Amino acid sequence: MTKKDIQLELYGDTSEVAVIRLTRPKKRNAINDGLILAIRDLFEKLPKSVRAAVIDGEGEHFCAGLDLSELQERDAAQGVFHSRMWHAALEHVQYGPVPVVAALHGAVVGGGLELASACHIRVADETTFYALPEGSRGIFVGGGGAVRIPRLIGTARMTDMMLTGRVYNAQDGERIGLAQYLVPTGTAFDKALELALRIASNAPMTNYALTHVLPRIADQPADQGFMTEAMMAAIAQSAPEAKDRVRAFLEGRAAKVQKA
Ligand code: 1HE
Repeated sequence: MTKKDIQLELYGDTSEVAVIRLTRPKKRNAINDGLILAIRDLFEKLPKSVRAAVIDGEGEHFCAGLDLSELQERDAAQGVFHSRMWHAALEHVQYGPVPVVAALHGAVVGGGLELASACHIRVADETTFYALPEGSRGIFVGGGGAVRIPRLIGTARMTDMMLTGRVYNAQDGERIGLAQYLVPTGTAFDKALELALRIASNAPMTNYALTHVLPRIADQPADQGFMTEAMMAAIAQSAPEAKDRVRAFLEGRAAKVQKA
């Protein structure tokens, strides 16, 4: 990793959106140890103004996954630590301070799909394709994909992708749940930024509830989930900002929900 391999830029009137861009296009944004640690560090130390983030990849591909040139040199114990390093980094993405939108295009493969899966929203353009070539490389996912990807598309589909090398194109990827948005070629970043600016205008406690509490509720047995929901609802609605926002609607000062 060199300093040139990742970039942070701030967008919005109050620098409320962080854009984190993988800038290693010559290697298709393949992630080596330095780069995964840099992702962790950036999410750990986001500027205080930031309320939402976008992850993007420079060049024709979002991310080609693990930098395979580093793979040969690891023994079993080092392999465990390496995987745990990815887990720690992507934990900072999923359970960091702000919601994260991935802007996908071209290859979203292997560790690239694991990175995208740690984000809260995925926007894909028409050039996007998804694969888990680990199966054919004689290895296994190691960046949290075994946990996160089945939650998006189901265990059966992930098993198929790894056993058969199946590649999903952009349309099918959106259909099965790998991305929530499918947009024309070249517009994924613009759409992701638009969504991030919108997300940044939400009450921070609502965003926190959605990124930190909702996934945990989803993993709880229903009885416990209902109780966690009730507690989160009470905390969110008691925040002064929530009261202001509800009053604004009742007084006709806030936007109505528009028909889609
Ligand atoms: C790489 C990597 C990489 C490209 N590690 N160097 N991921 C994979 O198995 C995917 C491997 N990559 C590909 O299948 C293709 O490169 C792409 C479909 C992503 C792009 O194809 P293309 O034709 O645009 O590029 P290219 O000519 O294949 O690659 C350009 C350069 O990037 C070339 O190096 P060069 O020195 O010859 O120019 C490639 O070697 C290099 N490159 N991808 C290292 N991945 C936490 S565990 C996660 C486990 C995994 O992620 S395994 C899956 C790894």
